[in-house]
Amino acid sequence: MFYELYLRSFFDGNGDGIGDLKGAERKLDYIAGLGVEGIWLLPIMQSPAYHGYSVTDFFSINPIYGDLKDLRNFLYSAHRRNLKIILDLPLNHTSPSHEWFLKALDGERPYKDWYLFLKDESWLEARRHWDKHQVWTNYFGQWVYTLFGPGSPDLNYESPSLWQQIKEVLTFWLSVGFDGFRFDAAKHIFDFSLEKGICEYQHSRNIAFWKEMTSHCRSISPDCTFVSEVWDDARIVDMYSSIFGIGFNFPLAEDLKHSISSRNSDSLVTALKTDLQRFFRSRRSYESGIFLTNHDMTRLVSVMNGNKDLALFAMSLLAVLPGIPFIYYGEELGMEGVYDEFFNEEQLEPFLWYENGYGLGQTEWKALGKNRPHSGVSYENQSVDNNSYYERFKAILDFRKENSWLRFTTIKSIGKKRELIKIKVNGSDRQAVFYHNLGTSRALMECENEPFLINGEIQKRGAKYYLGSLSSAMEVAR
Ligand code: ACG
Repeated sequence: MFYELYLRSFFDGNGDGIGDLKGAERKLDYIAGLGVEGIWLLPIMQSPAYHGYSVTDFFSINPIYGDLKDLRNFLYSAHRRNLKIILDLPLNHTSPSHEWFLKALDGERPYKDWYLFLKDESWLEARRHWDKHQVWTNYFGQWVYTLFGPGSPDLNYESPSLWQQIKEVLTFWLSVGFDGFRFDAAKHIFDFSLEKGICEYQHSRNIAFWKEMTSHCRSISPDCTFVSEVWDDARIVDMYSSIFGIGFNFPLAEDLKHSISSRNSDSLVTALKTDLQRFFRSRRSYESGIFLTNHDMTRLVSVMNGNKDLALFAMSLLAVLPGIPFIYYGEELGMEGVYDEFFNEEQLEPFLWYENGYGLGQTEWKALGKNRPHSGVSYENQSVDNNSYYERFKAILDFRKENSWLRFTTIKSIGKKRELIKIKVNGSDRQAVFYHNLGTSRALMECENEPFLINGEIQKRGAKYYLGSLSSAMEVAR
């Protein structure tokens, strides 16, 4: 399991209200206590943007987060706790304030070759692949390709010298001590066709790029962990993931949330069968990064319209599936936040440590809109209540940690009887059946062995077991 961490909102180590490396270092016991094996650190390089995805210097840390010494201390303390730290690297673009871009605008080489300047007026008609946003921005009279908007001109990987430069970036962060990378926007390296003048993914060229970058990293650090962000359907995710070793399963995340929030067990079974199809076979070339939410998405409890039992049900379903679960910070508290394209960034709110919203380390860079003081959501409040959302969420994580064999299972079957979903899995040395009741009333579990409760409740009547509504259980075959 990995914990996705947005430093700015986590824990403030120097009293300026902004989360930083020193602060996060103090909270490593908290994170390790969740049972995760590592942390995915959202971008920490120099950037004028709060999200950090538009970088002004790939070789230095945003000073609000600390300096290289703080980072080394953080990594050292994490490694002492056996936590791996992977860095989010947005290599598809830079900030328009990056020195490279300013030099490119001045026509200086090689920088001019490192961005894509308009060569044909007809290219201005091009629209982004998945929505109809325009993709060219005019900077002081020069049109430049900007897939993610004017704040992030794309790097142009047609230039071999840029490949070399990026290898130096990778070498640098590995030498500092990172254990690997989350490669941002992996399908976007080549996503504009110069022949046709339209937005078009060039998957084979992207894959060649990533093969070269990952083998470069492995030549320095053979055990690197990589995870690729390819937000697309399973066929495309499949093409990329074997290079990296882990690929995020976006369709699964979306389908699970959709069918659970609408309480549709038929669509849930279909989703599981479709999105986990490759786990019905025993041979795999990569692992699935399984998750429910990330920083680009509405938070789980908000997706479930505030219904925390549904959110925990979703989590306990995720916790039994093959792959590596990724947990977005604050989800363990049941924080709320709706993602919207106008960037109010509710899903990036400060982690609420204290019930009154103030105290040592509490970050305050952003107003608390959704997760207010005295709302009961704070860690302080929930960690002393055995039945709180946090404690129930943590119990699910504990279950996953204790059953780490689930990472490598093969699925034998997925079916349902009324609202009770049954998933049979094979591990290398054991077999189990999971029961998940999405219905509104208890359901009879036709099990042969005594079940283990993952979340919710089980009642025993004579020799029969009944699984409560929105509850999940495991039966290990003897
Ligand atoms: C990453 C980061 C994100 C970051 C950037 C840019 C990239 O996580 O925080 O933005 O550095 C696309 C890209 C992703 C990107 C997201 C935000 N995420 O592919 O790399 O946008 C469709 C498209 C996807 C698209 C997705 C969401 O296919 O490509 O992701 O929509 O918009 C089914 C389909 C699937 C479809 C979904 C959803 O599942 O199979 O294809 O996905 O439905 O419809 C950050 C900031 C930005 C800033 C930028 C520079 O957040 O504000 O502008 O940095």
